[in-house]
Amino acid sequence: MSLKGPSPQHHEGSALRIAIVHARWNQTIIEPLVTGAKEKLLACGVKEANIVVQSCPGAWELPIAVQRLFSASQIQSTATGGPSATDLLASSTPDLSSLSGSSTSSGAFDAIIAIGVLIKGETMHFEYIAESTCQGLMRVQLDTGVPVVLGVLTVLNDEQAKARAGVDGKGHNHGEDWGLAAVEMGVKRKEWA
Ligand code: DLZ
Repeated sequence: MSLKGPSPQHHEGSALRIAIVHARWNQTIIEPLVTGAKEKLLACGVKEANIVVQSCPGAWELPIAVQRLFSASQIQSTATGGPSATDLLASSTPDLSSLSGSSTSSGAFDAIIAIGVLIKGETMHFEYIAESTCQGLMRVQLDTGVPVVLGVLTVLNDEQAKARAGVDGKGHNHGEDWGLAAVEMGVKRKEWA
């Protein structure tokens, strides 16, 4: 057994509603990560219609995007007629929303996966964005009580990014781990309510 990663547990996700919010920087790495996360959600029984995929420009925007998406889903679960969670982040710029399930599902999310890729070589302020994004995501999950899975890769170069997304058959797709973490925490959040 690998020493890396949590020891495996199986959790059944058919009662869960889960969002994936991804940044659009470094899209060639983002795409396999989102796909890996979604595949594990489906493998755990999460219904296609209960998986929502939305995007924001960069990792910096992930905390506010996650916070607004969760708030909108909560409002939607208690009232009708307001903007839907998916309308809220709707954008004319391309994202991976074709990977999401039916846009007709509604209800508060049980967990949200935030996915971004920060490559040190590409940004002078890598450390600032990385730290702020991680702290912001932690704050959102503690403030709202919804588990936010940290799907932010902070790497030194393209090769490391590819290896952590399982690109070109190398390394391991961390998106899969994030999908499993979202199901486990979504289930446990309900149990611990
Ligand atoms: C500006 C910037 C840079 C230089 N690098 C990245 C990156 O590697 N990954 C990423 O997700 N976003 C990057 N950004 C964009 C910021 O996250 C943010 O979108 C902009 O500064 C606008 O607020």
